[in-house]
Order: sequence, then structure tokens, then C-alpha cells
Amino acid sequence: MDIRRESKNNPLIGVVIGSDSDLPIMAPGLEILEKWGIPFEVHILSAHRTPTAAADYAQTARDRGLKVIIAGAGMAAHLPGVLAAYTTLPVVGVPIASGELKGVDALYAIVQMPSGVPVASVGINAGKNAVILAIEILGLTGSVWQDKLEAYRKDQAEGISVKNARLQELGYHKYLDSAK
Ligand code: RP5
Repeated sequence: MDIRRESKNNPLIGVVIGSDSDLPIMAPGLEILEKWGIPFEVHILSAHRTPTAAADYAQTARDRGLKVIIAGAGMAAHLPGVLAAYTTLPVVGVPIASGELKGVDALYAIVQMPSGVPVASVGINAGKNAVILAIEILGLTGSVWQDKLEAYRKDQAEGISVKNARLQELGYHKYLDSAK
């Protein structure tokens, strides 16, 4: 597959997963990108099963206009690090809880990069945070993204205020009962 020909919408954010089994974890973040109209692409590329394609993806990413790469992988999660080795674009890793070690293996594999080749890591299964961080990076170059992030934060804060008002009104027993 020639990734250059596969890119249809001039994506700014490239999302890469090591396996299709990682896709459900990344979906909430992808939904934000869709909702906010941020052009993105998603590929399954494995550091171990398709190493040449993964390297090619990262090597051509900047020329294809990508600004940030998000890479989700589980177990011996070398994908974010391998992509980072082949590009100077920022890479955000998402450790995925897919194996017996429940993502701790992937977290360590992603954050413990050698000096000189960094990968930013979000928490285990935190695909949504990876997307928000990627948009914050995009926000460095375009205020439209910052406006969306500020609106998102405001909505989030309002949601908490509504919950707190309800908690004060009901007390914690009734609040818990009402959530059942
Ligand atoms: C990793 O191995 C993938 O990122 C995935 O999280 C995990 C399991 O992959 P599958 O065996 O489900 O394809 O490389």
C-alpha cells in the first residue's frame, strides 16, 4: 500500500494502531476529531508485523502535511518509539491494556525511550487524552483549535458544576441511588 496515495483529506493528525484490536480504545478520541472537523487518518501499522510500512509512514509523514502522530499499541509497544525514530514530528503514545500485564508493559515500553528520541505518553487506554494533547499541539499554530479546546474545557467545567449542585441538593446517598 502506498500511504501517499491513500491519504484523501490532507490529514493533520495521523493515528496509528498496532492492531485492529486497539481500535475500540482509540474510537472516543477519533470521535472528537470527527466532531471538531479536524482532518485525520487512521492506519494499522505494526512495529513488529509490518516494520517497513511503519517506517515508511513516519518517514513520509511530514511531507504529507501531518503535524502530530498518535500511536496506540499494547504489550511490547514499540510502535510509538519506532515511529518517533523515523520522524521529528511529535509522537503521542497511547499504552493499550491488551495483554496479561494490562497495559503496564505498554506504558513502560512507551515512556522509557532513550535520550534524544522522545515520545509523549498519555495514560493507559487514554486515547481521548492523546487526541486532546494532539489538538493542543495543533493549537500552537492556529487559534481555531485553541477556541475549540477552550469551549470543550468550559463544557467540562459546567458538567461538573451541574453534578456538584445535584450532590449538594440530594446528599450523597440519594445521589448514588439516583445514578443506579
Ligand atoms: C500489539 O499487540 C497491538 O498494539 C495490540 O495491542 C497487541 C495485540 O495485538 P493482536 O494480537 O490483537 O493483533 O502489537
